Amino acid sequence: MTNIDYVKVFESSSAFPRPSSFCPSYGTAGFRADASLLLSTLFRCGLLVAARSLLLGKSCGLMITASHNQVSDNGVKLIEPDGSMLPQDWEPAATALAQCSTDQEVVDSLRSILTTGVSASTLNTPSCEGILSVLFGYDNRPSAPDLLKAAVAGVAALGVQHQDVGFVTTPMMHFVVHQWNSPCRPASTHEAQETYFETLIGAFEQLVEGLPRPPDGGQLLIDCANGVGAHHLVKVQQRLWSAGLQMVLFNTGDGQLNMECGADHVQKERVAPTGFPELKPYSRCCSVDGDADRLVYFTVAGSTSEGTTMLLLDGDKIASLTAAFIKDLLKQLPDSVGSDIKVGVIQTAYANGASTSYVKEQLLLSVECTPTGVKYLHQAAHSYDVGVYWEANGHGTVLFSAELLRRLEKAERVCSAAKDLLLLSKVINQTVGDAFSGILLVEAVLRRKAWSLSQWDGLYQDMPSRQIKLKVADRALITVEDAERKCVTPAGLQKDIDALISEYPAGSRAFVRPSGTEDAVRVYSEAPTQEQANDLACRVGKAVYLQAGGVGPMP
Ligand code: 16G
Ligand code: MG
Repeated sequence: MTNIDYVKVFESSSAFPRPSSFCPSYGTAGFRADASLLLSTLFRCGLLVAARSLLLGKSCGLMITASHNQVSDNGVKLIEPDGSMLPQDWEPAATALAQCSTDQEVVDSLRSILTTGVSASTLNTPSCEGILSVLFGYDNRPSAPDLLKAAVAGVAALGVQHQDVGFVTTPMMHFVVHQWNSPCRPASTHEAQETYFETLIGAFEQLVEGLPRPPDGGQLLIDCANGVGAHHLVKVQQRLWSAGLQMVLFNTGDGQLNMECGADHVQKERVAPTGFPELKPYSRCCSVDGDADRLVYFTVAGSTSEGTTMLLLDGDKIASLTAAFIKDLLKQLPDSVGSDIKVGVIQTAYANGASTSYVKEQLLLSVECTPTGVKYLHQAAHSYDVGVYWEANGHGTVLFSAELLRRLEKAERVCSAAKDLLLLSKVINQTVGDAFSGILLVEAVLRRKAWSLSQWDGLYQDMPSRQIKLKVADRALITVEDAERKCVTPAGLQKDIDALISEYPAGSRAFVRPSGTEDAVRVYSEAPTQEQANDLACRVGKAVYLQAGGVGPMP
């Protein structure tokens, strides 16, 4: 084990005291808060990610972003050497370190992480300092430079080197860290970024080679949320234009990050983002979030006297399209390659019931439901040969097992479906959900099927749904089970919810969960009509308010 200079850690820590009223905890996807509070958290995450790198003997990554949150917030996501997210058994240690009150507590907490290891499996892995470093990436928030300095100080306190990857999307960062630890490690992080674009775009070009441009000329209007995605999309616009995809970029940085734009806004509010022109019916549009790991498509369907109807093609629709396409390809494989391939679609309780029925009843694929958060879906997807996972909010990807990829590689020369599946596995960023990769995937599948947006939308019709959020004094009092579909505490709340649901037609449902990213409780409902869904959500919200100590206006 490396000799750690704990005196240096103590001294470095003293430059980054935790604000006394700030009690950070590792949320759904890392730490997130108002940026002015986060210097100590970033310093300590620097310590943690350096410790993790030393224990694993490999390079880990740290991404500074608060995704779709307002511009004054920031946050941090920690990345494993294989490009996945920090393992869940490290989350309590991350929280404990971030919450230490004194520099001595920071030293003690770090010492405990390094000497006992958080789990036995990480304890005995040899360190190999010198060849490992921590990789840093960040989005375009103005607070990033100061937070970066704090994180660099944390890594340096453990004597570990760092590489500044620069402005990147979160999924690019996951890909770069994965590349950095691969046997064919790139010469620089810049080269790793080029490999990212070459891998995804190269595979897209092959998938659509020789196919006619879509009837609308291949135009795709993209809302970049004034986030870091725009910075990279402009660089590949020309190349993709040659492959028949004309990306027209909006909200590229002239407005405020995520303000009335971005995937979260479009998905939750069901409106077109600010800055968009008046849309022609069924023109292809999509929206990514601030760090470009979420994607939703949208369009308008004709106009009525009340205005145009917005159509949202969310993560569930992307998952359904992808699963249908993959299933078709798998059917074309010879038995020797494709007879026993296990395919699963992983969703959360937020998945629209119509999408679940479509996957189960039309595609005849198995569906698994996990709690909210990419880390749960990603983990579940690993237990299939092809694990297709998406959250309704647009986070998702597909994982292909190493064994399946080996079989496909053997068959690709003689079987075009095997070749196509291999190309799909390259278009898709398998380290994490990726908006840019998602765009190439959707565009390739639509082109291969010669489908319009309206045909894609017609796969199934969404059940009317409603989401509301409310504030309670302590959202931790609300605990849930069964992949968040049942409320355990406060005692009696689930009984009330069940009684309310029973007043609505069969197929109606509702659930409640505490948010992992904001101080709020979320209520979701589905029912045969929009009025019923609204009404049910509102009544369940009232029950939560009364039983869990609501604060502010009652729903
Ligand atoms: C984060 C999660 C996302 C989840 C969302 C839920 C990642 C990379 N992102 O954005 O998966 O759907 O939080 O937010 O894990 P909530 O807990 O506030 O509803
Ligand atoms: Mg995001």
